[in-house]
Amino acid sequence: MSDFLIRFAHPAARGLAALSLLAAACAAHADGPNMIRNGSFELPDEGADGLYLGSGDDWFWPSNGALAGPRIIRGNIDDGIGDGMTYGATHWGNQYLDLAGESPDGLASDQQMVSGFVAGAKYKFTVWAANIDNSPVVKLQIKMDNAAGTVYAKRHIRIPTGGPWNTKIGFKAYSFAFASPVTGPLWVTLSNHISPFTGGPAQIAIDNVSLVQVSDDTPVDFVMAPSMGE
Ligand SMILES: [Ca+2]
Repeated sequence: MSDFLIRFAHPAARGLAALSLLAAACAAHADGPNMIRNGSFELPDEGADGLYLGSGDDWFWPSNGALAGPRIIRGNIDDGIGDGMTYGATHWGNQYLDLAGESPDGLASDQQMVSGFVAGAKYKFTVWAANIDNSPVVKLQIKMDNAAGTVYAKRHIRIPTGGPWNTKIGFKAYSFAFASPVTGPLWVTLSNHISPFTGGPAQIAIDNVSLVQVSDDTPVDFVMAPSMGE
């Protein structure tokens, strides 16, 4: 499947790109309540700054054989390679999700079962992501499937090189609209997806995840088609 469709500009960008970003961010929250629970990864409250292995409340660490798990980062922590840099702080609360990818079989995933879809209704999914280790090739995979293993969407987002930032993480918003193929729940899975694997650290910071129902006249970015398998 092709690379991700839409990229929005950095929050610091000026002009039309910034206006588009603002419109997209507002639209993501104006149409309906957020169907994603704990989309800011503030729960559980880890209490002290640090890096904690875990998926976050309402999220699950899928048993996909990966050696690396999802991690919650609280605060603005050292990047761990002795260069005196810190990753930067998140724009939303105190915590964010970190998907690590230190080895080909160590690509971290985090997932949530989202309930309440209505077949034919339109939805918009938005995730804010950042490449906090400045890795040359990093992709975030977003998969939507049901409990029976039918995959309806698998999108790959190339995350540009970036951090560590020392101050605020340079998150960018990525968003797509779709018509639900089902009435009921869907699993939404976020994965670090390096292709090809280039070695070295590759961490994707994730925060402010939302999935909202939008108006029926919203253009869809792709048509969901069921397929089987990973
Ligand atoms: Ca957060």
